[in-house]
Amino acid sequence: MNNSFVVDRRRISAITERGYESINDELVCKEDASCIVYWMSRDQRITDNWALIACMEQSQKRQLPIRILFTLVPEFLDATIRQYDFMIKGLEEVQQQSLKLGIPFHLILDSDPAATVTAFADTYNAGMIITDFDPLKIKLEWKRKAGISLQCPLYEVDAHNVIPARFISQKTEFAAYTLRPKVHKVLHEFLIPYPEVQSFTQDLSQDSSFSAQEVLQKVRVRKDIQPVRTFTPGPHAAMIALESFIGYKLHDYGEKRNDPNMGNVSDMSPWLHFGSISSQTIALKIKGSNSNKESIDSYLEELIVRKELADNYCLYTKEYDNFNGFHNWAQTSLNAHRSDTREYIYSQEQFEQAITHDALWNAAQLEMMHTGKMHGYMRMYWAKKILEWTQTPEEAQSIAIYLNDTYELDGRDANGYTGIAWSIGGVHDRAWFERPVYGKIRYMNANGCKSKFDVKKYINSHMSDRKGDTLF
Ligand code: FAD
Ligand code: FO1
Repeated sequence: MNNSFVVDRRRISAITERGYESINDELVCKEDASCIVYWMSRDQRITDNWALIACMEQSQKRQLPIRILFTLVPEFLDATIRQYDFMIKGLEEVQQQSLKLGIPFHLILDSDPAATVTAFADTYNAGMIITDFDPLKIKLEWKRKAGISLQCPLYEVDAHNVIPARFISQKTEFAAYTLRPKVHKVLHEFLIPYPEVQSFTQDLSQDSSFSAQEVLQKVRVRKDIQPVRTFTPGPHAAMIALESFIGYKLHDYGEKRNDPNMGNVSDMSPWLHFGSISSQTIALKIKGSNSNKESIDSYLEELIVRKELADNYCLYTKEYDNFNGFHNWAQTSLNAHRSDTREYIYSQEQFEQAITHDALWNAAQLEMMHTGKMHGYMRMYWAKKILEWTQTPEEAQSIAIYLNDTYELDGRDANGYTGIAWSIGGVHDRAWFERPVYGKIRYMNANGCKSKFDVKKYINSHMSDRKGDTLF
C-alpha cells in the first residue's frame, strides 16, 4: 500500500514514564484499538502539520480512523480574552477543515489536560496518542502526567520547527553562531515539501461542533483587555498575510526590517505562535519567491536560526523565565551592579500604563497594548529600559514577561522568554563595555534609535493611541 504520509523519524519521540525516548522506525499501537488520536496543542492547523501527517501514516498502516482532540484550559499563563479570542476563532476554522476530511474535532474545556486526554483515549479506545512538540515547562508537565496515566503509547512530533529541536542539539546552544552551522548542515534534509493532506479522507461523523462565541463565555481569563482588530485569526488569514508580505515587503526586509515606522516585517508571529501556519511553509514560500538574496537570507536567518534557537533555549534551560537561566558572566555582572543608583524607578503599574518619563518607551508600550504586537526592534529597547528603571534584574524580567504575555498576541512563547532573557540577561549575546546598572549587558538608548529611524514619527503614531482611545 503506497503510504505518501511518511514522517521523518527524527521528528518523533516517545513519551514514556522514564521521559522522552527516541524511537526506532516503528511506532507501537495498542491491540484492538478503534482509532488514532492527534492531541493538538501548539500546531493548530490541518495542512502542513507533521503531527497530523504522522497520524495519517499510522491510520493508513493500521486501517484506523483519526480523531483530533484539543484540550482547552480555562486559563493559560497570562493570556487574556485577547489571545483566547484569537486562538478559539482560529480553532473554529481548523474544526471546519478537519470535518471536511471526515476527521472529528473534539474541543474539551477542562483544567487538567492529562486527565482529559486519558479519559478521551479510554472513551474512544485509542491505539496511540500523537501530540505536537512544545518546549514550555507547562506543556512538558501536561505530557509527563499524560505519559503516566495513559493506557496507550504517547508520541510527540516536532511540527513547529523546520529542524526538530530534540534532533538538532541535545544541549543549550551558546548563541546563534553555535547553532547556525548545525542548521545549515541538515537544512536540505528537512526543508522539504509537505504531503498533500487533502488526499486523505475518512468518514467518521461527529455529533457536535463547538462555536467560538459559546466557548469564549466559559474561559476564566481577564476580559478587560480587548481582542485586537489588527490581526484576523486562523490559517486562511495567515496565508493571505504571508502572500502580501512576499508580494509587497519582502524585497526591503533586509534593509528596512529594523525601522518600526516602515512596518517592513512579515507580522507572522501571532499565527506562528498559535500554529495557524508553520515556519516550514513560510520558509518554502520565501525561498521560492523571486525576491533578492539579501532579504531572503535575512528572513530565513530570523525564521529558522533565531526562532529555533529560542526553542533550544527553553527546551534545555529549565529556568528560561528567570535570572538563573542567564549565563554566569551575566549573573556575575548584574550582581556586581545591584546597588547602583537607578536614575528612574517605575512600578509594574506605571510601566503598564505607559507613564514613564520616556515618550519613546511609552509609545512602544502603547503600540503593544493597542495593536497586540510591538515591533521587533522596539522590543529590545523596551525590555532593556525595564532593566534600567527597576531595582533588580529579577523584577525587570518578571515585569517584562508579565506585560509581554498579557498584551502580545504572540506572547507566552519560547521566542518571548528568550527575547527577554537576551535583552535583560545577555542570553545568546556577548559581554559589552561595562556600565552602571547594566553591567556588561548590551546597552541601548534613544540616541541609538534616532540613528536608525524617525523616533518622533514613531512616537506620534502611537501616542495618539492614548488620547481618549479605549486601550482596555
Ligand atoms: P519578522 O521580522 O517578520 O520575522 C519572522 C519570524 O521570524 C517571526 O515571526 C519569528 O517567528 C522569527 N523571529 C524574528 N525575530 C526573532 C527573534 N529575535 N527571536 C526569535 N524569533 C524571531 N517573538 C514572539 O514570537 N513572541 C514573543 O512574545 C516575543 N517577545 C519578544 C520580546 C523581546 C524583549 C524581544 C527582544 C523579542 C521578542 N520576540 C518575540 C522576537 C521577535 O521580536 C518577534 O518574533 C518578531 O518581532 C515578530 O514579528 P514578525 O513576525 O513581524 O517578525
Ligand atoms: N494550548 C492548549 O493545548 N490548550 C489551551 O487551552 C491553550 C491555551 C492558550 C492560550 C494562550 C496561548 O498563547 C497559548 C495557549 N495554548 C494552549 C498553547 C499554545 O497552543 C502554544 O502551544 C504555546 O503557547 C506555545 O508554546
